[in-house]
Amino acid sequence: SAVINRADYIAPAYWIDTVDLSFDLDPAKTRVLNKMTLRRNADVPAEPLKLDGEELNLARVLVNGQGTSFRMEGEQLVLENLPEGAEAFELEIFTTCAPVKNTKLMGLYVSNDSFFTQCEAEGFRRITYFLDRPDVMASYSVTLRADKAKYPVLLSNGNLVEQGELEGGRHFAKWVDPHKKPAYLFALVAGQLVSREQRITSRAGKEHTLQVYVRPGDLDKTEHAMNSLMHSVAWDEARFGLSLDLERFMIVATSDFNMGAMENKGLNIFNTKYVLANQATATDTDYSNIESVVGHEYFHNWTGNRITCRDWFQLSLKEGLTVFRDQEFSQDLCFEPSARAVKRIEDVRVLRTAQFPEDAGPMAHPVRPDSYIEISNFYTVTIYEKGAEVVRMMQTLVGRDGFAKGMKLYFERHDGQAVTCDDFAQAIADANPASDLARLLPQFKRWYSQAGTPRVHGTGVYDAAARSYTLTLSQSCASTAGQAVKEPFVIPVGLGLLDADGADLPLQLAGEAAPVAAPRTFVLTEAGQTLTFTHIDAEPVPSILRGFSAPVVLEFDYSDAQLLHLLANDIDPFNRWEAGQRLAVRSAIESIAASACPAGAEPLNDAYVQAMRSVLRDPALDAAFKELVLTLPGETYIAEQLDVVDPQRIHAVREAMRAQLATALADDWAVVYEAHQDNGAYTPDPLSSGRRALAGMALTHLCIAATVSGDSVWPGKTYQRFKAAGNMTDRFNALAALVSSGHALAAEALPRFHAMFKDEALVIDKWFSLQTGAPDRGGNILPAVKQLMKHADFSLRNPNRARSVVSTFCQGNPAGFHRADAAGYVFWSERVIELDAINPQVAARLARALDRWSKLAEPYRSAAREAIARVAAKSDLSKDTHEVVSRALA
Ligand code: BAL
Ligand code: ZN
Repeated sequence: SAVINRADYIAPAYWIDTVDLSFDLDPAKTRVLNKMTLRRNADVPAEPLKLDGEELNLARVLVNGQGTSFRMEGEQLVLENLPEGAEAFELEIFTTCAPVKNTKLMGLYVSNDSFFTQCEAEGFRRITYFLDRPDVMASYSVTLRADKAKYPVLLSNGNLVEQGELEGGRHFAKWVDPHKKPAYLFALVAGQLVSREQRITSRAGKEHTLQVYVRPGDLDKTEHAMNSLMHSVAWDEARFGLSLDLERFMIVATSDFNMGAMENKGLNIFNTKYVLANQATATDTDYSNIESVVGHEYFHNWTGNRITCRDWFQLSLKEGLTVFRDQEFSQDLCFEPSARAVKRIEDVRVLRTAQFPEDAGPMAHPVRPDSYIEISNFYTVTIYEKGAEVVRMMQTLVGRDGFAKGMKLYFERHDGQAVTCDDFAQAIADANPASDLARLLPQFKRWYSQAGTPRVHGTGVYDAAARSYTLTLSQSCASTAGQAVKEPFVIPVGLGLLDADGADLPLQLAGEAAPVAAPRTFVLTEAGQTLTFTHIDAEPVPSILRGFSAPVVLEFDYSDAQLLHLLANDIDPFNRWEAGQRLAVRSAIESIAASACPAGAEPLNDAYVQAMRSVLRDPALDAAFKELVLTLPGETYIAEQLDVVDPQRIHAVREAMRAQLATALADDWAVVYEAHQDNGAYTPDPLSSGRRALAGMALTHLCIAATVSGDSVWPGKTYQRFKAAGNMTDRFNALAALVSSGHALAAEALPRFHAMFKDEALVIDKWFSLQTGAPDRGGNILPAVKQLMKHADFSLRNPNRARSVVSTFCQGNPAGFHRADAAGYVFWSERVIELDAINPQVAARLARALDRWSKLAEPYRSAAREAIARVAAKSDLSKDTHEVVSRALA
């Protein structure tokens, strides 16, 4: 397959100014008439017009109303004899396609008898021939025609300007988008849909209509999405002065969707998972995900749509920035500072469990990649989450107000354009000329060009005679494919020094006239740097990288006592949590190294258990934070800390740690559970969700302790709780406690849960993934997965369902998946191949389950490699899957 290189970018040979599309919608054969006006781009050498197309049937091509010659180059339509000169000309292309056969869910497809589109990144070419690249921005008008009874609702981008009846029971609607846009933001929807509607008035006094469209029957699950949308509109106005630029803003939900959601101009299309919620069917996590995804797609309206990407290598320009914006949005919606901290810890946990491994594996790529085979493979945690961290560091370096000024300049300069990551960074720096960012910009931009996670190594020396503390920080970054040597990064390091009482000391560097109140941020730019703090009366404990101020691994040889001190006292909640994680990882690694983990082993030391008890009992800490501190580092995170990974051993040790916390703290868990029962009305706010999360955690530990002791009281209570719960969070937590502890009552609760929610697809997804992600006991999960695939509700064609069974097992259940008999890998290779023929994007994501194969211990390592090679040997793989498996083997 062809490799596309960033360095080869050239502007298009033609511009497309207007696009007038007419659709006659029919599932088996949809007719598409595409009338465009084009003109030559005088800035580049003359070239034939090469239009992208995929799986289209071409019927007719007219230039200025006349038939013309054309040829095909692969799937591209090539036109050579076009009008000379700068005059605009009209090109008319008539094609047909078959939406009902479109299982890739890219382009125009059918889901539940309705039509939907997905065009990002390169789906528009599956609808009509086009210059399908983001730097070609055009004005669109769209006419949809369809059977009125089957497709009463006809939607596209922009404003509805005309609608009416047609012969034969058909009708039409004409939409005009007032904004120019790249083809990837085109959308249409047609079907039996109903909507919740809300009129709002912006700060600027303009009126807008907001709509959330769903299938009939789901309207009672749209209130939260609508509220989230209203909050998003208000937030972007308040924080960045960015107002809604459309009279009408629509969200439409579909249950067949490759991604989470899509920011099509004025017509966002969402996976139902990120729209539908009521307290009976959605958990607190669902509520909070909906809020951030609704925000994310709405914020794209400016960061992505008004200013878009010049080419797909700049994807993080819009994605990193928009993730940063949705993270800030969710934080700003928290009233309590502690809830903001909880959100930050959750975001960092995602980065470290998913992005750090990506950056260390065969798919490692810079935030602005240099090459790809299939762009769909680069919608990654690196582009999104690491990209967001890069934007966050910019904000740290210029301050919150400085960042808002930078955003303002970015829009002044580039509104309506397709630009690069460099343009963005330049605008933020230019708006803050006196900042560290402006001073260090070329070096800072290494975050865009260099892949890999930097490591910061710290050492501290206390000099009692000089009353000074010297902290030496050095940075390094391992080589990644094609980048043997890395230059130093610009790393903001949030820092504090704790005294023996746990209070922050004033920080005065040698040479400074007076102390500066902590916390402070220092900027590491060299391979090594030394900070000497004066007026320090006793050896302090350094709290480094506060708030996770940069996406790096921090190595510091803390003693257990120092970590316990930070866990008990640090004013920085992130580092307080981090100290607990470091202690737990340390115990886990020691136990993993010390050979087998016998039943009843106790990997955690008394001091750690006692510290956890103190956290649980601390009345000053809120529940959500306690839940995070008490959650042990995940198996994937522990694996990343090891050079050689034995997934079974990691699992055994982590399970032993869980059992130890369950048993040693049993009395506390019971108190915690009872103390966190809310009987009022359900609200998904951070404080109440935190209370439910901690109560759920208590229940799981009480069930684990009961399973160890053989006691039946708590499992019985849990089953009662499961039956009587007033909301999905409590019900699902109770069910999960039974499943996760392996108690026999799970076998009664699971079918009951299925029967209760048999018509709720998103709940059935949870039912599947709870079972396929459950702790493996003697290899029991793979047979269960195979059995679940025979269930009447299972389908590989629906991405959510396929992910809930196959991906949850292969990518979310290491001990179930990595079996010594290699049966997990065989299962994986079969499913990747099977899915690849249906939906390459879903297959390629699943293909990444073995990214880290080379770190595995034998016999896993060889068996995993063999399984990847088996997939790679398949001759007709999609570009998507081919790129993933060939990089894994490289
Ligand atoms: N642009 C693809 C979906 C998203 O990131 O919003
Ligand atoms: Zn996005």
